[in-house]
Amino acid sequence: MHCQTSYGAALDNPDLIVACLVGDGEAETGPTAGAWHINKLVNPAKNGAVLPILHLNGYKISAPTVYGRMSDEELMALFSGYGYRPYIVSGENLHQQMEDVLERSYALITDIKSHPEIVAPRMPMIIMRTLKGWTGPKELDGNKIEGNCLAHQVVLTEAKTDANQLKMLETWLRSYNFRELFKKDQGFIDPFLSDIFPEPNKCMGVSKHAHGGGRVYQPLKLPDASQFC
Ligand SMILES: Cc1ncc(C[n+]2csc(CCOP(=O)(O)OP(=O)(O)O)c2C)c(N)n1
Repeated sequence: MHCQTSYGAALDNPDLIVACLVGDGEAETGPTAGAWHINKLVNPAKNGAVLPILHLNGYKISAPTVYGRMSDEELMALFSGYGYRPYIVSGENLHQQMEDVLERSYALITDIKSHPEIVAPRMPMIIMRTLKGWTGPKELDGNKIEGNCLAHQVVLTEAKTDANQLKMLETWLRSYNFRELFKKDQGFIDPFLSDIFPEPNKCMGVSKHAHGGGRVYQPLKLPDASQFC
């Protein structure tokens, strides 16, 4: 989701925290690069909060990203300058680090929202470093795939006709151990997984904030145009 869309949802919904995952390629396009500054328009007491998560994998469609060429120190300085409290997640144990930083960010947002007297509070944002195409094929025909822009979108384009690519695709998909997720014979998701599914009205595709349609949109109040004819 774009930062600007997330701020749009948060401005109207004081109780909402919008976690917004932004690719580093997308983040350097003009509107999204500008949207970091919407934090200056947010009143923590009256509006919701946005928790931007910059997914820094270093590459966009066909080239390195600007953020990918910046050091941790430069990124911290940039996003602090934008008015955030940046946290960097990188290296080993990414899942655990991410869990910890999400907890810390949630606590910070809750604390800031309960102290409306604080002027220009620094809301958290997360910079998450991973390889692009992380866990996918490492190399194809001598070209580096994981950790490179060649991991963008469809990687094994010839899997339909090339036996080697088909094998790589199979190895890649099996690496997710999806058999562990299903109950044998029943073809159904194991309870250990279904237990952590969000309740239906909390699913992303159902949330009115993510997929509003007629539940959210209201017609603009416009003057009758005929009076200007
Ligand atoms: C609104 C919009 N603007 C531009 C694009 C074109 N576009 C497709 S992928 C991409 C960048 C992808 O890089 P990144 O955001 O780093 O995501 P990654 O695939 O590396 O996770 C862009 C700008 C788009 N799909 N949608």
